[in-house]
Amino acid sequence: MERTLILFKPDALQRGLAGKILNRFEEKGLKIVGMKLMQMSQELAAEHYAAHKERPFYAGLVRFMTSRPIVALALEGIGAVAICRKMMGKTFGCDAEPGTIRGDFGMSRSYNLIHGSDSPEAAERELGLFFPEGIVAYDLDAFCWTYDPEDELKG
Ligand code: D4T
Repeated sequence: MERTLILFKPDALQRGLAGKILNRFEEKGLKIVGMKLMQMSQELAAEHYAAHKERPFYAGLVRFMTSRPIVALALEGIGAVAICRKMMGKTFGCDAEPGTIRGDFGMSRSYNLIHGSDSPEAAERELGLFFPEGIVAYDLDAFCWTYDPEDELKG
């Protein structure tokens, strides 16, 4: 099993899309192991986007991400990182394919609704930033029908 960090950005909540976006991940079969509504601090935004510090869009990105509340989500599933990235679509809504979250709900190059970790290593780092208390471990009974217990859930 793999875990990933998803953020519903301020535009997703302001546009009333949080429920719809969450529904896509649930329907796909991903397990929610952490979920919180929060206001991102300057410090957390700076740490989360440290890799973009020198980019021209950095200041606007931090302003945007700290402007209104976000939802932080920890999701679990086999190959969760890559699956969620695929479901999100390309970075900008205007380029993203229909059928993806950004492709179906977004138009903007700055307000792109959602963040998802781009590698298992990034996921581990980001989950530590947003869920320092850890995730919620529990059995999701549906996994026995989401995956083949004789094969995929073995070991
Ligand atoms: P995130 O990190 O939010 O999941 O988005 P991506 O992984 O798809 O895209 P990214 O890291 O390249 O960009 C991070 C974040 O910055 C915003 N952005 C990006 C922007 O406002 N202007 C730009 O030109 C770029 C490249 C959008 C996502």
